[in-house]
Amino acid sequence: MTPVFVGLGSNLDRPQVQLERAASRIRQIPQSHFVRCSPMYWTPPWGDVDQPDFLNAVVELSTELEPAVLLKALQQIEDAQGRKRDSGRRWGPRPLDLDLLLYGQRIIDKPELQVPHPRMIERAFVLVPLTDLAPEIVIPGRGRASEWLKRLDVDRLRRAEDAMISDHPSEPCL
Ligand code: A4P
Ligand code: MG
Repeated sequence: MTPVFVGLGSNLDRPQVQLERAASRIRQIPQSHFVRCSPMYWTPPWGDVDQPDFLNAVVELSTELEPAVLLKALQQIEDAQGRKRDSGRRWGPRPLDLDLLLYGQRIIDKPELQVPHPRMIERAFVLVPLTDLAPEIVIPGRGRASEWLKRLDVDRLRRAEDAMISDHPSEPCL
């Protein structure tokens, strides 16, 4: 089993519901075990600022699936939650975005899959929930996530205290 971290984001169609649904679908991915989830954070939009704030979180899994197969499973979850591709607007608003952030210590550099996710080191909305789950985590080829986070502005992230991924309270979620 390989430890995997997945970033979740939503800024359309009731983001909290979107993230909770996504988490319960992620729990059902075959040959995989859901380990834990971070708190959720309201975050200002990155890249294309003219859109609503996002709700972001990170989940940890362990999996026997190959990275490409896991990515396909994540894309099917995005599609099931109304994700429209080809909107012509990169980094635009969406009901659900699932990014494969880390797949063990693997480095993959293909057009359809880059791991570690190439933009994660620039994004407080990824590194804050990631380091909540794994404070010492090392990004292959990049070093400690916590060192990258020191360079970023975290003041505009708001922890959503009432918004926990909660449909299976017996699972260990922060
Ligand atoms: N792809 C390559 N590597 C990966 C990976 N590690 N994980 C490919 C997931 N997909 C990966 O993705 C485009 C293609 O990237 C896929 O076909 C896949 O094969 P997409 O999800 O269809 O398109 P996208 O998400 O619009 O583009 P992109 O560039 O991946 O955007 P990001 O980087 O996902 O950014 N601001 C805040 N505050 N919070 C957010 O969550 N999210 C975005 C989206 C922008 N701003 C945000 C947030
Ligand atoms: Mg994406």
